[in-house]
Amino acid sequence: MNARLRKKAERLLNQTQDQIITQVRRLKDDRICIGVTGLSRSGKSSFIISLINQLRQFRSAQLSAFSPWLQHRIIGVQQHPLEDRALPTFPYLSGVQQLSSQPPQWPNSTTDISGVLLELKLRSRNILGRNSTRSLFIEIRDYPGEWLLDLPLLQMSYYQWCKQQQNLLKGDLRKAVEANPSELFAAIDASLPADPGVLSRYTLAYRQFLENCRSSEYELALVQPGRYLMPGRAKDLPELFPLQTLPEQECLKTLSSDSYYAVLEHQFERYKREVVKPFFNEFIRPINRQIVLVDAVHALSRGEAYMAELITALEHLSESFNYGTRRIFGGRIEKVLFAATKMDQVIARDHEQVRHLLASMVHTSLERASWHDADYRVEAVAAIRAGREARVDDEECIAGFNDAGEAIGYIHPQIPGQVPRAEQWHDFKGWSAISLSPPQDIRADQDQALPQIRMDRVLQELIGDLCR
Ligand SMILES: Nc1nc2c(ncn2[C@@H]2O[C@H](COP(=O)(O)OP(=O)(O)OP(=O)(O)O)[C@@H](O)[C@H]2O)c(=O)[nH]1
Ligand SMILES: [Mg+2]
Repeated sequence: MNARLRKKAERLLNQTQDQIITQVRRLKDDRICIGVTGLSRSGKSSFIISLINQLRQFRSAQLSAFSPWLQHRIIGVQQHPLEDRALPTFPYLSGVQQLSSQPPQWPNSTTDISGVLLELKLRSRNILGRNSTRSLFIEIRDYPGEWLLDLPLLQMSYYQWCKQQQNLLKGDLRKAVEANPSELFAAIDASLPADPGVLSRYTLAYRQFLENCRSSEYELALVQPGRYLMPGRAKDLPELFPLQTLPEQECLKTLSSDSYYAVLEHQFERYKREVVKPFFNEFIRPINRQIVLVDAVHALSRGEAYMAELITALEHLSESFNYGTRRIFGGRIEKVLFAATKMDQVIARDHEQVRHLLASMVHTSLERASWHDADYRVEAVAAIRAGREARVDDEECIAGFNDAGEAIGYIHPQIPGQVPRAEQWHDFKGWSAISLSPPQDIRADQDQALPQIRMDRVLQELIGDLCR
């Protein structure tokens, strides 16, 4: 056997051994894959940093709802790379350093994939009742939020996607966005032979329009294909845009293979096969437990149309996950926790309301999880507490620092316990949720846990039962 073949065989053997060890650990409940899910800017990377930090700094952390912490059974935590050696390690240390720099910075928006394997070492008792130790291995992966919205494409045909985009492009939210290409695309006769120059130009126009949709002015949620915004390492992305004048469905088969419709349909299927499916296989399929992060308060402050779009995006998304009791091979999500993020920006009296608001936003997903016998919960958390509650003239308000580092305080409208009805939206007109800069007193060099709200409950829900 020549050296190259021998190396390949060894690599394959190592991979297979790794896979077998992983499956055995899963069988013994010693290993779990947590899917940290959330649309762009929902707070995934900050959440992962805080979760690792709370476990690493368990001595100074306040985790009274997390049973092994309460029972003094945590020995320590170590970070290992995941077996997939091509996957970069999650940038935990640089995240903490950014948070503790002067002025403090939030972690950068994620542009590529990363992952980490945490080993949580616990004091335990063996079957004979003797003291022993055991390790729980926790897989976590991070990725750009934009990629998530590609998942619903897997269940769609190009025709269905065009229909969906037709409604979106003509809807009120996108009518206002610059360079809306709806009319440009509508002028294409789908049955004519595709001109490569037009395909390239219109793809560029669509990409530019998607970027406008994601700009801070609009921040629209349902933006596909996600890789057009955040390509990661993907090169040579298919040229793709949604036709707006579609032939009758019965005529599709009669179209020639070089027609606009057939060429774009082919590109759509290629995008699914070469980009979305590998992401699903690597990042979504292995998930056993999931936390879905939603910035519900921000959605409330953006108004009715924005909220409606976010709810639709979350509904589409939930159809992409495989809920149900766990299977050894072929993964099922047995537990899902929906969490409203950034609760430090809301006074404590309203936290319960935010939890109810989120439950009403994701009720279809809750029903899905329940139907498939998955366990589900709704929480309201802050991964990193930047705002503090204060009292001014007998009114509760939030105090913190703005992006420029200036001390600020604000009062927010009372948060409703469900998605407002049409006539209730005027209560939130003119209000915009203020984003705070991270707390000023984080020190990376001191063994101090990051300040947070209810991360202990999240830990208990996600792994408490596995920490025997
Ligand atoms: N006040 C407060 N703000 C937070 C918290 N977590 C995140 N944020 C804010 O939300 C922004 C986005 O957080 P990220 O953790 O980068 O979100 P993400 O989901 O990883 O975003 P992408 O990587 O772009 O998909 C941050 O830059 C902060 O402004 C929190 O616990 N409290
Ligand atoms: Mg991120």
